[in-house]
Amino acid sequence: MKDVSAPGIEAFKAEILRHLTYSMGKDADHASVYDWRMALSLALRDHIVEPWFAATKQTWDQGRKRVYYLSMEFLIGRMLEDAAINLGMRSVAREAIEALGQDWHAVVEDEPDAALGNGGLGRLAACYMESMATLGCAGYGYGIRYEHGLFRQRFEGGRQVETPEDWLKQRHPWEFERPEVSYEIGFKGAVEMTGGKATWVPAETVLAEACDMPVIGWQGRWANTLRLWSAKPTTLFDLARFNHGDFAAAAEPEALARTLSRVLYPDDTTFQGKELRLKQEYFLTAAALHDILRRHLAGGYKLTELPKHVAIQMNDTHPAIAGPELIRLLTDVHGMEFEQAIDIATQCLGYTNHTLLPEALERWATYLMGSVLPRHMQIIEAIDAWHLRANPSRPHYVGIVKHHEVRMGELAFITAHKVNGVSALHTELVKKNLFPELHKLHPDRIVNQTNGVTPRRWMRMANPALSKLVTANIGAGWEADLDKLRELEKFSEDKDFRDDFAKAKRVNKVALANWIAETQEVQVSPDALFDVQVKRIHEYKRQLLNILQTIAEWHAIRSNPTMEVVPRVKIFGGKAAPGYQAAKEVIRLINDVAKVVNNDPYVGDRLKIVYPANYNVSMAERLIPAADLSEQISTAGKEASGTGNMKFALNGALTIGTLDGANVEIREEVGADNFFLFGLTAEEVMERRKDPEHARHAILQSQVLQDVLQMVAEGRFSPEEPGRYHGLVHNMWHSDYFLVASDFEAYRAAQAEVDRAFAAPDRWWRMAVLNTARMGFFSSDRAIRGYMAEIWGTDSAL
Ligand code: GL9
Repeated sequence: MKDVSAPGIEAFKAEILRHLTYSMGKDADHASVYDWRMALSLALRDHIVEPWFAATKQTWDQGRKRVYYLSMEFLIGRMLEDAAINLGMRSVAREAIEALGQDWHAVVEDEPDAALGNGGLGRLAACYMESMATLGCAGYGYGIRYEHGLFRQRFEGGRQVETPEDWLKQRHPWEFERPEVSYEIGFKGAVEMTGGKATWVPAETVLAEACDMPVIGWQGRWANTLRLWSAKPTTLFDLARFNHGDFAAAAEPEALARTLSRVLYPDDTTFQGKELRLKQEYFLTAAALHDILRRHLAGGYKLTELPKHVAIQMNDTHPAIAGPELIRLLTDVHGMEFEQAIDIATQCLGYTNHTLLPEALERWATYLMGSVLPRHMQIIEAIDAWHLRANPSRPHYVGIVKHHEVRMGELAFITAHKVNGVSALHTELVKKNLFPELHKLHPDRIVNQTNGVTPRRWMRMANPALSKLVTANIGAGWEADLDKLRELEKFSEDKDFRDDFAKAKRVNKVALANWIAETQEVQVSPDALFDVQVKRIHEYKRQLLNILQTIAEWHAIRSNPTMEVVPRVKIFGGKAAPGYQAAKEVIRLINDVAKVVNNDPYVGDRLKIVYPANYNVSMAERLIPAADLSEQISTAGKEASGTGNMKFALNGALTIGTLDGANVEIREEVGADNFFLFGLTAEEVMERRKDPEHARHAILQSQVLQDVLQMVAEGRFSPEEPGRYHGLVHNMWHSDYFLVASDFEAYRAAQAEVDRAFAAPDRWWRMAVLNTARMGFFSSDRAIRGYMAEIWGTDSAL
C-alpha cells in the first residue's frame, strides 16, 4: 500500500543521502551499515513529523479528551520497518536503499531491539500504542527511558547467563529529546502542617526529563507520542567537593539520580519490594501527572473539568501511586477539598489487572512507603478511611492498608472508575477470587477487555508471504479491519488456496531453518512439524511439561528404531528472571536434553530440539510466522490472557492448549475442531490440589511419565553430573504445584492427535486456514475500541 504523499524512489534516495551527509557526516564510500541505517531511519522519521504535528494540533483545536497510558514497560522492538510499513513506504525505502547498494535485511537487522519490557505486559502496551495511533485515539504513552533494557541471555554449558543490554550505545534515531520539558520529583523528607494544610518537603529530588518517540498509525493518518522519562540530577555537580579534590564524591548526586532510569527490573511475575523499584514507579507516575496537569491547565480548563479531558490508564498496579499523587496535587498544591479530589481522580483513572499470581501482587511495607513517600502514605490512609466510611459494610479484612502493608491492587481498585481483566476467564477470576468483596461493593466497576495484537506488525510486517496471499485473495484493507479475514473461510475448502497457504508457511519455515543452521549448530528440515513454545520461562507456563513429553517421544523412537513418526522440531525460546532458580533449572534441562537428542544417530531428523538464546521481539517476528504448532499449555487459571497465542493463530499455526486465559476465546472463535485442547479446567485444578498426593497418584498412573522421570533422575541427560535433576524430580513426585503430572497423559494424547492431523495435509491446512480466517477478534484495534467506549469515554479523531 503506497501512501499518496510518499516520495518516489529517486527523491527518497536523495533524502537518505542528505541525512548520510549532513546528519551522519559520512560519504557513501565510507558509510557503515550503521550509518546507512541511521540515514534511512532519519529520512523516514521526517515523514512522521507532519502527521504528528497535525494530530497534535487537531487535538488542541478540538479540545479533545486525551488518553494517558502509564506503563513501566513498553516492549517496542525494532522501529524501522514498522514505521516504513505504516507510512506506506516500505517498498520505496527498500528500493531506495538497494539502489544505493545496501542490503535491506542487513540494514533492518542492524537495529537493536528497544527492549523496555519483560514480556506480554510490555508488548501489549506497545501494540496498544500502535492501535491508538491507527484509530485516531488522541493519547500519550508514559514510560521510563531505561538506559539498559531487559538483559541479554546467553547459554554457558546449557545454563542461562545474563549480560547487560545496551540499546543506547548507538544513537537512537526515533526519539526527540526535550530537555525543556522537565519536572522536579521528590522523595523522602517530611510533611509540614500549617493551618490544616499539608506541605511535603522532600529530602531528595531528581529531574525527570522528557524524550519523545512519535508513534505512527496505519497509513500515517494519525500519530501519538510515547514520552519516556530520563532521570537527571537536580544539582549537576558538587563543585565544592570537586575543588577539595574529592572527585568521586563530587559526581555522587548525578550517579544517584541516574540509577532511577538505569535498568528495567527483570522480574516479571514476582514482587520484590525494593526501594529503587518504588522510586522508579513514583518517578514515572509523578512526571506523567505533572505533565498531564500542565497540559490541561495550558488548555485553559479548570481542574474540576479534568475527567472531561483526561483519561489515565494504569497498566497493572505499577503506576498505582497515580491515585494518591493526583489527589495530593489537587489538594495540597491546588487547594481542592479531599472528597472532591478523590471523586475527580477516580473519574480519570482506570486500572488494568494482568495477573492473579499472588507472588506478583504489589504490597509495599508501610514503613517503606512512609519513608520514601511520606505524604502519599497519609493520603493512602485517608483514601482507605474514606472508602470505609462510604462503605460501612466493608468486611474488616478488606482494605488498602493491612498487616503493615499497602496493597496496590486494592488501592488501584478503589481509586479507579473501571477495573479490567484481560480475557473473559481472567476477568471472572478477578471478580471471584481476587477482589470478591470489592466487586460486591462496586458491581459495575470490573469489566473485561480481552487483549489484542497489532496485525500491522504481527502479520503484515512479520509475514510478508502470508500477507501477500491474503491480499491477493480478499484484497487490501484487512490490516485495519481484521474481521475481513473471515472472507478467507470459504477458501478453506479450495485445494489450490490451501496449497498456496502451505507454500507461504514453507517459505517462512525455510527461512527459519536457514537461520537455525547459521546460528544454532543444528540442521532442521522444513518438512518437519515446527512446534514452538516461546514466552518467559515460568513454572506455571509449563515448559517442563513440554520437555518431559519430548523426552517420552525420544524414548519411544529409541525403543523402536524403525518406528514411523511425524518428524518434529521442538523450538523453545524465553528468558528466566535472574533469581528464579526453578525456571533456570528448566532452561538447563531443555538444553541438556537437546544435546543428547540432537546428537543421537538413531533419531536423525525425526526429532530435533532448538533453543536459541536471547528470545526477544525480533526473534518472535522470525519464529511465529514459521510455526506449525503453538504451545499454550499453562496450568488453567494461571495465564491471565496470553498474546503470543493470538500471534501464532493469526499466522496460521494451530494451538495445543489448555482452557486458560484467552485460549478459551481463541478456541471459541476458530472452532473446537481447529484447536487441540487438553488438560484440567481452572475449577478442576482447584479440586485436584485438595489431594495432597495428586502428583504421586498421577505419576503412578502413567508408565511413560515414570520412565521419563527415571531417566532424568538417573542423569541420562547430565552424565557428567548424574544427580543434577534430583531436586526437580523429587519436586515432581512430592509437590508439582502446577500439575504437570496430572496433565501429562492428556497432553501426550493431544500431541498424538496433532501428529495425525499433520500427517493428513488436507485436514491440517483446512484447520490452519480457518485459524487465520477467524482471528479478527484478536486485533488490538478491537481491544482499543473497547477501552475507548467502556473505560476512557473517547472517540476517534479520524
Ligand atoms: C501478563 C500475563 O501473564 C499475560 O497472560 C498477559 O497476556 C499479559 C498482558 O495482559 O500480562 N501479566 C504479567 O505480569 N506479565 C504478562 O505477560 N508478565 C510479563 O509481561 C513478563
